Amino acid sequence: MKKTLSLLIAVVLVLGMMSMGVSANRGLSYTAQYATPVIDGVVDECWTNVADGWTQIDFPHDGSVDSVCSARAKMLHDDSLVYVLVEVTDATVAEGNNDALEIYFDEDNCKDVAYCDVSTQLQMHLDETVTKGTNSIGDIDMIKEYKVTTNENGYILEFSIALMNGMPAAGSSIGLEFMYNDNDEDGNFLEALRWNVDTTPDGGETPPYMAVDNFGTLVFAEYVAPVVDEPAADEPATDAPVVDDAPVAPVTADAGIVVAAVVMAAAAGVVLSKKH
Ligand SMILES: [Ca+2]
Ligand SMILES: [Ca+2]
Ligand SMILES: [Ca+2]
Repeated sequence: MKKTLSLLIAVVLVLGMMSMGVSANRGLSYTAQYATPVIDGVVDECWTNVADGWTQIDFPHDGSVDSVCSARAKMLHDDSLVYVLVEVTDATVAEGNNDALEIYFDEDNCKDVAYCDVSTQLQMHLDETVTKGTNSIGDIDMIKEYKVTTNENGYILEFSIALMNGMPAAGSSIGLEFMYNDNDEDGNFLEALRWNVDTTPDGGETPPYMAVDNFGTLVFAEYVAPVVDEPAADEPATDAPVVDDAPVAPVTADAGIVVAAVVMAAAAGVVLSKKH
């Protein structure tokens, strides 16, 4: 019985290692909450509260870092568009406008080893122009607005996207990938930073401009603005007018959690005192 168990564990371990070898991508996922920012290259209030925060575009395409650049992104969505905010630092302003953030979508999440009919690769250049990749089915008209501002740290890119398939249902996912492409002052390639796909010699995955199989995941949060916690008032105003559709404060739930915490703390206290 013991032998069978250790054999089983060995088999599970080997299978686990094999599956890791098959796919080395980072397994990243980003949930876009519901909000509508103004596309002006300035960080709106709604960008500051997103639950998933910044996601780093920081994986050197060949495993080695050959330039000084960085990129990180946040995403939102509303009823008609997907919104992207990207902060970029780049020590070299490229000749020929070749510094670019790339965004990729696989709208039916087919995870295919090629580009399916709703796959997109768009290059967002720092002069607010947009180009599309050779294999991209989606075209530059998917970008509805695009603004870039500069500050002492680098660039802020803000843009809106209309997906080919329209907006996915709440809770559903599509394929997503990012890249930052860094060129030098003469327009020579320096570095490419990826988000999820591992094209290093160890990972050996197909670059995201050729295949969508190792894209990460973009999840669409429900189509309502997330509740932002307000500081609790000391006393409810007794003379406040009663509004029928006023949002109901989750007092009961909070009270329940407090009660549960007190009960647990008391129980822990009992255990501790018994140990003494
Ligand atoms: Ca803005
Ligand atoms: Ca490199
Ligand atoms: Ca550059």
